Amino acid sequence: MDHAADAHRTDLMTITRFVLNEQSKYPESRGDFTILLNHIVLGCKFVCSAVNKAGLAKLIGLAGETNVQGEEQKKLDVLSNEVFIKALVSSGRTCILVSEEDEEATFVEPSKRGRYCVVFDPLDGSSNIDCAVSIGTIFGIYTVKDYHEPTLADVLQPGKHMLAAGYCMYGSSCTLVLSTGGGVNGFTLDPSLGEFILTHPDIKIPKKGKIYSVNEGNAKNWDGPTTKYVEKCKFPKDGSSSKSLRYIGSMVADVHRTLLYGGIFLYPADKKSPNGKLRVLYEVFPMSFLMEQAGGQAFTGKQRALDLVPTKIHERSPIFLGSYDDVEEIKALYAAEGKE
Ligand code: AFP
Repeated sequence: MDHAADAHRTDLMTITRFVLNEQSKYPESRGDFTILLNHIVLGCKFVCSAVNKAGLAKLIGLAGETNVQGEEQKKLDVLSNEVFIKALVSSGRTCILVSEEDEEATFVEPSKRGRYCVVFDPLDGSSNIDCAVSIGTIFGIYTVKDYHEPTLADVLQPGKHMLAAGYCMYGSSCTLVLSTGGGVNGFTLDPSLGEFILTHPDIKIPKKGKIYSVNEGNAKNWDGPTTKYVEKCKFPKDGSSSKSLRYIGSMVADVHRTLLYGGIFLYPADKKSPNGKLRVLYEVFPMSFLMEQAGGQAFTGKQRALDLVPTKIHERSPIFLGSYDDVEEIKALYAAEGKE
């Protein structure tokens, strides 16, 4: 064993160290946010380990199977939800939790309350689990006005009021991307240390990209601007090269690639789903927050995504997000349609 090399590894920038450094910039801070984030990180590690075993489900009894002790095992999305709810409640720093898995918001019991609200999708893209495609957890954090009397209004706020947002992608590596409002940073889980290490500091999305990402199977139901935009990606008339199409169908993976390589991710409205498919609070807002923090844009077809004021916790919205110039093009097409 190379002890010298191992010794060097202790000065790595772990996510805990990173957040503590950030915290030290605010002398009035009591460390509550750091504690909350540690609990989210714990949830991510737990889910990562469960996802890694998913392919062995039939052998070891995960996801709806019965294990060797004869106990009924939980579906991964149900398990992930329980993991995050328990982690967040036990942090003692949360008061309202909104999860994709639960119809109603969870109001934390008074003795365990803190001042944060967390909105999250514990395992987004879960229809991809059985074919081992990357999936992820998405989260956004708000502060409550008065934690003695939390109300739904505390989470039905525009995305621009979010304090922090992020996602954890369970893929070929486990990657956590986080913004607390001062840029975007990416951390990769080192399985040998059990720590997330800063591997992608200060992520900036390229100003213009070469990739578009959309479910083209819905094309016959799209509106005019989306149809025109995708046509332009494939058959540009200004002499530029066509864009490449990449679509995984797992938002975390599609957005992660868009953030790192540039381009645009679209989940537009269509005739069958006039509000699109993706949920405002725990898909559209956190990803839009990250995009803006990385220098990109996020647009709903009508307005800046982060200006949207949700009226229901599971509300949906169309979304176009990614490189600044690419989103600018789709905005121009919607503006032009408005004038017709
Ligand atoms: P699942 O969680 O049901 O797999 O849905 C994933 C998702 O919410 C999001 O992660 C994808 O971007 C989007 O749906 C894909 O939707 P389509 O299958 O309609 O393209």
